[in-house]
Amino acid sequence: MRFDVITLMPALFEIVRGQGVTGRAIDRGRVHLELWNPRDYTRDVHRTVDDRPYGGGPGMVMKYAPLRAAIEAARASAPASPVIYLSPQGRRLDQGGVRAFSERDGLILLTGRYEGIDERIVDCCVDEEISIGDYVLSGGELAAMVMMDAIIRLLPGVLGDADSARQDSFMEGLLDCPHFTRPETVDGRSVPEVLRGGDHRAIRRWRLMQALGRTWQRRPDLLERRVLSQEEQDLLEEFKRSRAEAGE
Ligand code: 9D3
Repeated sequence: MRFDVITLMPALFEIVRGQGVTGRAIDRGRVHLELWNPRDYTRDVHRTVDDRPYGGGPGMVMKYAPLRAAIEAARASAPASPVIYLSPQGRRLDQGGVRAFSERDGLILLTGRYEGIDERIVDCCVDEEISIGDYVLSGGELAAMVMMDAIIRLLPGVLGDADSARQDSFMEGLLDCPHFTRPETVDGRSVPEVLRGGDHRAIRRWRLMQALGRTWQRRPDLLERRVLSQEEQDLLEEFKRSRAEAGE
């Protein structure tokens, strides 16, 4: 898959290029990352990329012409890729959206700085606007990197077999269960008994119950969108009962 990112701050993308799962995917040629800087498409001596907003007010707006030229250059290299504008006005990204994007051959990710971009770029060039959540960032670059990280780990051959298998595991759509590693007791706190025995069916049921219980407690909205099997309903009832008995 290829990512063509339009950004005034290409150096920020050294993080995805150089580190971890995303860096490895790029090194191994599974992902191609190309950066397009609107400043390289200016034609004035000052290489101006921003200007004051019509109507007045604080902040600056990214100018049409350099952005348009950078987008056209990216499109010429990646004609099949839709242009995605990272912006607070966009549709909120979730795992379903990530999965859908991961099935594309490529994406052109348009990132903004300052107050935003000239709206005529949205009209002429943008296929979709995406937000990563309801909080204020100082630009679209980190949002683009979040999106890339979430997509790249879904691509075939990027994660190891064990991790890939976990992605379509039985706990999909739920929060994770608690995890423990050695030592068995630390500062007076012990690992749950069931995890120390070898009863794999009991362990599987305990983990599923914890995942269901934690999702019910912390993210009931996730449970409302998920159909529970009979076993899952029973385990969730057991979780609620044991909690009530503990007086919580
Ligand atoms: C404080 C400035 N805001 C005035 C109401 C508007 C504003 C402009 C530019 C808010 C944020 C930004 C920069 N943000 C992004 O480019 C961005 C973003 C975000 O801030 N939150 C969640 N997802 C995204 S995607 C791109």
